[in-house]
Amino acid sequence: MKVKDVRFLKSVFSTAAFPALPYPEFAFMGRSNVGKSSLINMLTGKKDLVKTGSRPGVTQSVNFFILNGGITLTDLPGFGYAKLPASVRNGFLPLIRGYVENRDMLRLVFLLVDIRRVPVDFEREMITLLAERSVPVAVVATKCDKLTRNRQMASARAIADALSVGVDSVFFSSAKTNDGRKEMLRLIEEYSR
Ligand SMILES: Nc1nc2c(ncn2[C@@H]2O[C@H](COP(=O)(O)OP(=O)(O)O)[C@@H](O)[C@H]2O)c(=O)[nH]1
Ligand SMILES: [Mg+2]
Repeated sequence: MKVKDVRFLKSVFSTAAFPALPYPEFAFMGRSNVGKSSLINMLTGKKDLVKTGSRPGVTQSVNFFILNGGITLTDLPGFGYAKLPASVRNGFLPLIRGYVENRDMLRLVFLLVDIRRVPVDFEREMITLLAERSVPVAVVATKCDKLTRNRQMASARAIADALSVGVDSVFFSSAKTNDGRKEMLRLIEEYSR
């Protein structure tokens, strides 16, 4: 799939304010700082479509983007930034849950995991939530530029084991080298049909 055009639609802070959109929808989910915003920028080829990094944990809204006039992409609130108080850290879980439970056009969720970390309770909880709603999940090991090829493979296996998914369903991504871009765009195209 070629990216022809992408635009920011809106930021939403409550389930009630989610826009009704007729397009196949794809969400990016994962802990704060895992690289959600960077990945959306990388996939869409727009450097500054989504703000990244310097103030982790700031994305407390669901951000909606429209790709090629007919696909919705969403940047979900980051979960669990360690330096925030627990009340704030956990405060957007209901929004994530509300999102998964209310988006009828949701076709697939990209669940991002830092390639250097083995996922724990949050990621497992999300996998369970998505399975309950029969939403397909693609696990994405982000920042793969931080490891050598061999170590990438070992990490993918550890991540797959921790989430009880097949190692073949783990994608590698790097916002630095554009690794994974083709594969993920292909997946979006496939699940949009
Ligand atoms: N080396 C490397 N750094 C990355 C990559 N993706 C994101 N980062 C960095 O990780 C930090 C968090 O990224 P961001 O996209 O804001 O994460 P978010 O909180 O999940 O949206 C930023 O400093 C990014 O520059 C990547 O693929 N490789
Ligand atoms: Mg972000």
